[in-house]
Amino acid sequence: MRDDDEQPVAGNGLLHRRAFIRAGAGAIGSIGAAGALAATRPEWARTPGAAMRGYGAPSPFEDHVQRVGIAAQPGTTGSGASRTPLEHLEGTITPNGLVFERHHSGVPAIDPERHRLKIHGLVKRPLAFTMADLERYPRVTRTCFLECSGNSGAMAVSPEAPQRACGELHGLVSASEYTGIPLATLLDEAGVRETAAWVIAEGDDAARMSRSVPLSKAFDDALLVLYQNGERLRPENGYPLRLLLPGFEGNMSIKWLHRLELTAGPAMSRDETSKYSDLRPDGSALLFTFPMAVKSVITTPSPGLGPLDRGTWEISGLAWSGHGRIRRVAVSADGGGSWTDARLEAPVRDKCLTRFRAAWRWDGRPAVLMSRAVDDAGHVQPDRTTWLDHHGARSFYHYNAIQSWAISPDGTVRNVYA
Ligand SMILES: Nc1nc2c(c(=O)[nH]1)N[C@H]1C(S)=C(S)[C@@H](COP(=O)(O)O)O[C@H]1N2
Ligand SMILES: [Mo]
Repeated sequence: MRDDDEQPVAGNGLLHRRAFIRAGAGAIGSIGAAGALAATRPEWARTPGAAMRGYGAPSPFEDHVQRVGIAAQPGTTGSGASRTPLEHLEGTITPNGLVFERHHSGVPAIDPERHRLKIHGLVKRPLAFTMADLERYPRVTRTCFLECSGNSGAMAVSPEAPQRACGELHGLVSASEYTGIPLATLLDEAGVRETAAWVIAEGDDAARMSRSVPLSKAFDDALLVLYQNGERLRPENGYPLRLLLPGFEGNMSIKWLHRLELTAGPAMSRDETSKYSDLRPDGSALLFTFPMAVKSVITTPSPGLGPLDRGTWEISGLAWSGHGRIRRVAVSADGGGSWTDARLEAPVRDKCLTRFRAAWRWDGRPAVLMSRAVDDAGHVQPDRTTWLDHHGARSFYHYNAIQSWAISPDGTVRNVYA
């Protein structure tokens, strides 16, 4: 341990990690008066505990960890979203019960026995598969993020920084281990005709959501998903079959998938024209924006967790990019005046959430925490002004600007535009 380990490496107290380990051990955990071993056993250790159960659930003491911002748009048949409470989670995999949901007409109750997947259009052999048929194909597992392109959109359109928990602002993103059949396998079996350039994927929900997927993506890493985090897809995430397009905007990963049509051109469906297309400053709209841009957010500390105490902390957050792997995340505690590299936790996966960590000592003075991610394609997360200059005031989708959390002397954490 060198003496200079505890000297800040950047303005406002960002520390060497070695210093954090030492300070952390000294701060808490010593057996003092309050922590002395109790003379009598606590009640849970005096009698045998509960019995086994068929399907587990979190501790009742963790009841406060719920999906947040659950809202269906009034006057619709179940169009709305729920968000992942990012500030309450660790690591990078989202538990299935907390994966955000986005539905355009509620969650259909699909009977797998009666469900079919059809492949037709510009193919040599139109095919229809039962779920039992699909059981027979070789599977692959892929860990990646899924983000709604509307995620964080409140920051694009609100003149004042909205005061909500981290997950309510940024929780339309999750990461899972998905298992299924490469789409290429079934396309090869159907025999794609030379004139085909697109696949139209359609869901079997009442919204009949459909999106056009370029054939290059369909043959690259598109997956027909059966399992999420080891178990069958949950109904809200597309049971019994969904499409997954790693790195692309979440909307294109069609849930409750029942039809794939090979075509020469895109369908120009509702959800790729009037919705999910990006307005530019001059009022024109970009036709398609498929990959999600490089982005990061600090989840600890953040609004939604209690006020902060002075002392040594681990800043922790998530970074991701639809273009590839995260190469670097820099963090600042003085509103972007100075930056230091955060530690990226292995494995740093392609198109997946990556956890970053940095040691910080808060001395009680006002501070502004920020994180800035860079991906291996060289994309750098922009600040909010740069994002707005590029996208214009009426843009909403694909907001990826640097998030700033201001810490007041009383320890309150607030969303600010800095
Ligand atoms: N059939 C169908 N697929 C759909 C949707 C839908 O409403 N219907 N919503 C899309 C949107 S906008 C997103 S962001 C993702 C959300 O996936 P999740 O609910 O598993 O998080 O599913 C996409 N696939
Ligand atoms: Mo979405």
